[in-house]
Amino acid sequence: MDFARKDVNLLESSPTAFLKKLHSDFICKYEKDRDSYEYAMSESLRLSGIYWCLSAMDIMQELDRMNRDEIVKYVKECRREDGGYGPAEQHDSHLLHTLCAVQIAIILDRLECIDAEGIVQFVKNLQKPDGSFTGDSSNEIDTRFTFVALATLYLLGRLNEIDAQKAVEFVLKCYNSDGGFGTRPGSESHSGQVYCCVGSLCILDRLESIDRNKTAAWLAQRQCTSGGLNGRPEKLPDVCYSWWVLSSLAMLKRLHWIDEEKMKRFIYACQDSETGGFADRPEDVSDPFHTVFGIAALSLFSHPELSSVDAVFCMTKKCLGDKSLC
Ligand code: GRG
Ligand code: ZN
Repeated sequence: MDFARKDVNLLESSPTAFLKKLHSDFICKYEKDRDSYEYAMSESLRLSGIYWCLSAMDIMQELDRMNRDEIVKYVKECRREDGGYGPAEQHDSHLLHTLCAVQIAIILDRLECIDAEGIVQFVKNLQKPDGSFTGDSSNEIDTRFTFVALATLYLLGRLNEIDAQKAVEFVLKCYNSDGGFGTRPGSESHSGQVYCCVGSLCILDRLESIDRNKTAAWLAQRQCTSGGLNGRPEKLPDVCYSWWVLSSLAMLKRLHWIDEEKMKRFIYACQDSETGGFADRPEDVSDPFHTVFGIAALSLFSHPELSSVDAVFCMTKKCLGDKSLC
């Protein structure tokens, strides 16, 4: 049991620089090796996985190594009758994968290949009278779904289709006195939900509704002695929070509240110098999820080998064009 462990120790042997070539090869292997154990394992996450891989490659300026036509064909196969997209061919539609379908189409500059009208209807039908959203036909409410719904509609230029004022009211009900946000009214603050709620308010241009200093202070307190960020107090740091926390601070224009040098040292230490990719923390196994968020976090610090990422959408500003918000 390591319940007493609240931080990690960075080893002398951990990487101290960005290993771009290894990460590009790591992502290519995921895309090409269709029959691999990892590929079969991640069916319930596949469309999201494709977005993580594509966005990582776009930020690294390596998108040309990906097979655009094949990916677009696969996205089309994930479309369901209700207008939403599932994670894989035989799966039911879900809001999370529907946003990924839109993000993939934008990254590949093939927006005409997705059914925007069907998506708008699918998303609209998931809004509840109190302004909240469910992710699918189950009745689970979560501020993640609010963000994903708003992001999807914003990227399609169709925010006018839902009740934005009610959506803001619901998000503000999830705002806690510590400055953070939770999944639902009264739930504990968590960095992932802070990203979703700050992102929602940013999309709706309502960030002035919260105490930005208080929220930024809660976010800045996520930095541990190792330099890594945790999701909530008393928890271990994880490289994906480098994205959820830093992007939120960037939206709040307070990225400088984090110690950048210590942060970068932690992110570099989460790279696997043999296989490529990033793990949640040093010495763990790398995966595409932690890889895109590690790379995107480095981009927020203007790493010279990376394209600038948009803090709301985790996609390059270049692919978003005039849709880029932050
Ligand atoms: C990236 C554009 C874009 C969209 C994604 C789904 C979503 C929108 C955001 C999810 C935000 C979120 C809730 C992230 C947290 C993920 C995570 C590592 C959860 C782990 O929670 P615990 O409780 O771990 O298992 P801790 O670290 O608290 O111990
Ligand atoms: Zn993580």
